[in-house]
Amino acid sequence: PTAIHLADYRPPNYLIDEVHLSFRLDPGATRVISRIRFRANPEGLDDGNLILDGEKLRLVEARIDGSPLTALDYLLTDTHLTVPAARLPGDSFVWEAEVEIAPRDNTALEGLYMSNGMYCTQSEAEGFRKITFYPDRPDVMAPFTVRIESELPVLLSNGNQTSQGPGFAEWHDPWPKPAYLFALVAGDLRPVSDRFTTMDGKEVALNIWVRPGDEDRCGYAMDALKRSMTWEENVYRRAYDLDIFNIVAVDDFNMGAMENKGLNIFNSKYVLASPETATDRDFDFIERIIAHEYFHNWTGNRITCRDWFQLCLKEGLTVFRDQQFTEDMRSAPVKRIEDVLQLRTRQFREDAGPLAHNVRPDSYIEINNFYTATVYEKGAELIRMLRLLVGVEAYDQALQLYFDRHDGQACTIEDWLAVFEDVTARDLSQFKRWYTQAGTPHVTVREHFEDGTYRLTLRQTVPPTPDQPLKEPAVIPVAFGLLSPAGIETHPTRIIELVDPETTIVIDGLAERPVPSLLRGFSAPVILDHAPSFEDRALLLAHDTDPFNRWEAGRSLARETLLAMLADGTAPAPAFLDGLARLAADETLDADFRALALALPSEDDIAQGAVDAGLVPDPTAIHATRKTLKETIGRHLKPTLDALYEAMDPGPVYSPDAGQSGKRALRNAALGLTAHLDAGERALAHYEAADNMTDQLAGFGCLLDIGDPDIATRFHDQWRDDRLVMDKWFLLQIAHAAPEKAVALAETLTGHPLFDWKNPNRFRSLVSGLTVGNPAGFHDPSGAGYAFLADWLIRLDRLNPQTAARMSTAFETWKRYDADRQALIAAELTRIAGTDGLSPDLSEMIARIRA
Ligand code: HT7
Ligand code: ZN
Repeated sequence: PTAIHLADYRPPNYLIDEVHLSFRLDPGATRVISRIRFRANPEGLDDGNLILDGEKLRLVEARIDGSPLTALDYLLTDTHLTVPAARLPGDSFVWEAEVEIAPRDNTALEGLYMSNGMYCTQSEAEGFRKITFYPDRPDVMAPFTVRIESELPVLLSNGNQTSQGPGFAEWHDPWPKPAYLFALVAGDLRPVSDRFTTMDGKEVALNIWVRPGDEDRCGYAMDALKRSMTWEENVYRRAYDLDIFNIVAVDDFNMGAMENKGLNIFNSKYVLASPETATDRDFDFIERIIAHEYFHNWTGNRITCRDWFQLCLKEGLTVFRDQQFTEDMRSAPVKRIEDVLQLRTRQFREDAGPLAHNVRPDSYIEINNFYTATVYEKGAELIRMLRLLVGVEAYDQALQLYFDRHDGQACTIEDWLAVFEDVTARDLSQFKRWYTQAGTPHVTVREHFEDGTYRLTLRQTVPPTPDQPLKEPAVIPVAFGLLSPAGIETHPTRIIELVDPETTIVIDGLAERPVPSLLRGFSAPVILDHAPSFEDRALLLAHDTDPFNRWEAGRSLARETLLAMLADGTAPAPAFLDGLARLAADETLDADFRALALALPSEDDIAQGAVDAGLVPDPTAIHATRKTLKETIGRHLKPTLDALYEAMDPGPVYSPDAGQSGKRALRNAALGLTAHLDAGERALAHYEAADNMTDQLAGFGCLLDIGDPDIATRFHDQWRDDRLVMDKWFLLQIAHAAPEKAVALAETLTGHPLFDWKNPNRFRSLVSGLTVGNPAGFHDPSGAGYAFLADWLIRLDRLNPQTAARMSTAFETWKRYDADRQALIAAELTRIAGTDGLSPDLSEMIARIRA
């Protein structure tokens, strides 16, 4: 497969005025009849050929303006059908085709496929070409009319329903859209329904469609949908634009959810929730993903991307908007900390390794491999920085201009930045480097204080990344304030814009050396190379007015403590443990914030911390050291933690709201840190008393850690019929296994009757239980973890290349490790790369990881 380059973008030769599709559904032989009105694009190439994408389609017949085509009229390959200009009747014509496809045999879950007897589509990014011949590129937008014929009771597509009868339904979507937003669903589904009146008085029918029996698990998703609709009207002044909004939950799905126009399709784990079966975290995800897909209606659907290089245009912006929504619905500081944790864990890791790429990539082989933390999460950070740089009001004006100017268009990052330039008259060409340079900038801090004058020098550098050895300085907004040594804020937050390689600011008239609080709220996605003294960090932890930096100070003390323990067994400083105890007991702080402050860096974070400190991380030692620190904290803080465990009872009636879930998080953190001290007695009582999955899983995890011999079976026997809960059972057991037993357990569980490796949720639970949940097990010195992953990637790739390729990122950090582990991983990468018939998806990932 060859790479596609942004620089080679050419407008399409033909645009589309309208599309009619007719489906006769059949598991092994679905007929798709298309009728498409094409019109020449004045900006297209001179050759005037009609180029249609099409894969795995059996062409039954094709016509142009009613005349059947013969094989001499077109060129058909595995991927395209081309009608030369000479065979076309003129600038405008009607293309008709009948094709046959087999949804039953579609295991890749892209295009039209089946899940539990239900028909379902996934068109983004390039799945529509597996449904019919079409210019499957986002800059071709058209209104769609769809007829579905099937005996199944529920037949859904995009837009509004225009007619329905026995065995058929018709839908019309008046809003021009690219093919990647097309969707069709047919099945024996049950609705959970509600209504919403938009700010312009439009009545919208809301439905969540689920398998019979799942109806009572949709309440939270529906509530989240209505709150998303209201929030977007209030904050962005955008309303919904069809008479009906449908959401469908499907069990077999490659990702989280999909924003198809008027017909969002969701992985059922992001819709279905009840207190007994879903954790607070699951509820949180549901709210977030419902909002995210809904917000795509404006940022993605009404205004879409010109090409897939511009993916961050819709994804970065929509992630930023869903982050804003959650900040408004829940605690903003807690949300910010969680987002930064995610960014550092997933995106910084990506940016520091062989898979580093620009937020707007320059080239790709398989676009599915670019739905990454960099495009999504770093993309969102760029919007956050823009808003900080131009101010809230200018941001709002720019967004309104963006919606007005580009509604109905397929746009680029240049269009996006232009609205900000037009509103603010500011030149954003340097800011644009954030989109075109990969890698996480480092900002090195130097301080000097003399005679009442404080000098702060910030130097920015970006390490080289694949194919980008040299980097230019970007615009980095650094929010900072100053505290006095007594912990009083003497200088409130202001923003320094770093535009040069080095910037110095001078503040005079100070009575004492100040303590700086830098990068407040994590104002830019950078790594701050700054080593404040233990005392300064303790002061920030206790007194900073910026909650993010309070948490950050505690976090960096924990990281440093762990690294010192790892290096030479240095015991944790009592001052660190006392500071933690004070923070945990500080009732002026929200419970969820305190729970976050008590959470130790993950093993992967510690490994990265070791790399940053110039060391080679040893996953086995990291696991043991983290466990020791956890136990030390538990012993040292026992009275505080016991008191918290008693005090943080959230009350008798479960609610997933931030207040209650914060209490549960803190209570369960207290449980987790102390469970080993009474041989699991409290954990067992907690598990048995739990009336919700958050508490039950917290107890389950502790009991697994302690090695309770019966708990896995008890949990299994209680939940064996619940597919979403059983995903947790697979994952947690492996994640909590002793590292030396983890691979063997994972192998055993692949033989469990409920291990359905063709279901992406189940596959991910089991495999990432090892690769993400149990790094010391995955990196077992024997190499068994690597072989296990490689075997399963090779196996899954034949069925579902997209999911196999995503899971291969477990190898992306391989260059961090010692020579023996590197050699073992290299051998597995070579084995995968040498496998016959490897998909372009997985082979691109393996080639990039190996490079
Ligand atoms: N825009 C969607 C991304 C997506 C996807 C979703 C499900 C299956 C395959 C997919 N490929 C791309 C989801 C989103 O970002 O909202
Ligand atoms: Zn999205």
